[in-house]
Amino acid sequence: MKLVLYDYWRSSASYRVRIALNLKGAAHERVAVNLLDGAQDEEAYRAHNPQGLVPMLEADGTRLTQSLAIIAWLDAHFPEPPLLPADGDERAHVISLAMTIAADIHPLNNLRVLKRLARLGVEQAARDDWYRHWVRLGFEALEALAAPRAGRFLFGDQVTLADVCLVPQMYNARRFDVPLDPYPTLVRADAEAAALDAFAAAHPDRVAPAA
Ligand SMILES: N[C@@H](CCC(=O)N[C@@H](CS)C(=O)NCC(=O)O)C(=O)O
Repeated sequence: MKLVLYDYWRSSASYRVRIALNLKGAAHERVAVNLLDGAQDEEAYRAHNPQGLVPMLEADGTRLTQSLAIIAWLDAHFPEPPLLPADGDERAHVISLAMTIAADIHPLNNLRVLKRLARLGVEQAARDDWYRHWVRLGFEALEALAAPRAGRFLFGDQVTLADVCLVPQMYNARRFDVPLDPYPTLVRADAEAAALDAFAAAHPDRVAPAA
């Protein structure tokens, strides 16, 4: 099966899919969509992905969008290692950890949101404050939700979808100087996961285009 990932090196939603592809050992090619140049808004890209967002995965010509849907597709086609627990309660817990990041932190801090704030006259310092606010609010909840059932990783001792979402969000938090000491469970799980080859090889610094 031919897999082509359309992504941007610094996009955290793309970073999630890069991690999942690596965990599954799924061979793929990458096509860069330079968000800073506005490539996501070009007609040719929008014809395939009307949302104008990355990532997008082409699988033998079928186009998949939305990182969590792409990861669910990967889990179905490359079952090992599973990224969601088989048990229904555990599965719901892991999805809720992942959604705390993917549905409730990330969309508020997306490039197009920050660009919109700038167009509305919000200064850089206030935009940074906005960014940190939503990360802090989300991380406070995530720490409380995850801590009771965390192990080596965010849930137990196996990597799950929650870690796949956590590591890119921690990368973003560090870029924006969000203090992380209040979130020991997140810091621990991030360090454990980030040390794995599949995560390390997906890091933005490892996939950034040569300057
Ligand atoms: N919910 C989507 C979010 C995708 C998304 O927001 N991607 C960002 C990069 S992380 C993007 O393409 N931004 C382009 C823009 O804001 O113009 C997913 O999980 O795939």
